[in-house]
Amino acid sequence: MRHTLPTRLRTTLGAVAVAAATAVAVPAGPARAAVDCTVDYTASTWDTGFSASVQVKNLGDTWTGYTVEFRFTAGQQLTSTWSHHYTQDGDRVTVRNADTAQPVRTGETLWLGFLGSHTGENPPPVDWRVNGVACTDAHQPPAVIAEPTAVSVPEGHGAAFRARLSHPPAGPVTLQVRSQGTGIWAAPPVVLVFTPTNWNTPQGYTVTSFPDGDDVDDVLVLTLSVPGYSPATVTFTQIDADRVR
Ligand SMILES: [Ca+2]
Repeated sequence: MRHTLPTRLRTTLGAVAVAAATAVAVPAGPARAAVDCTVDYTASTWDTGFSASVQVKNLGDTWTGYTVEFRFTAGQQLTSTWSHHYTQDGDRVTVRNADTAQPVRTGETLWLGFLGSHTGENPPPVDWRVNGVACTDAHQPPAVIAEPTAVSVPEGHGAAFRARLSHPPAGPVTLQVRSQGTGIWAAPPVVLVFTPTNWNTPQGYTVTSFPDGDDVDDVLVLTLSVPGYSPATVTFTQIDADRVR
């Protein structure tokens, strides 16, 4: 699809048209709980093993029963827990309350302790969830995540990146896109909105490098931000059709 750019953009070095202000309605999905837990994970590691202590604070409704899920990232294996049932499938671990467990009420903290083994690296697990709802990791500040962060774009073509959030927002938030660079670039009037339910689903965004009259590989840097989150940057580098290589 060919985009049409205003003449003034074509004649201004560094002009960038990104994300025209076309509002996109936030999907009206079923009411679901927002983030309702915070996880504080600590571990003591030795040669091939480790012990872990996890405090999971309930910020939502009472958990009469609970399933805590997380994912290892370095091949660790959970070998035993205190007072909980657990299963592990690949990197994914599921821990369930014992039959005798008491409910965890709003504001209360659930403690999980377990032993595990590792093969040299023992980074903290990620993707914490309780009863299927994502938790905020106390040790990881909220951030905008972009993939990839460096993109090559042949002159006259488009290229995409995907963005998501590391933590769920309290309500719908709009990704703010700031641009800086040289050349002629454009993006469709798409506004990326993240909600308490779709925050970790990557959303695609395509930037087009328009044909220009020079022989320079122009560069565009997009800064992606959401208030309260560390921003991400994506660098687009044009592969200029007129440059002798
Ligand atoms: Ca160029």
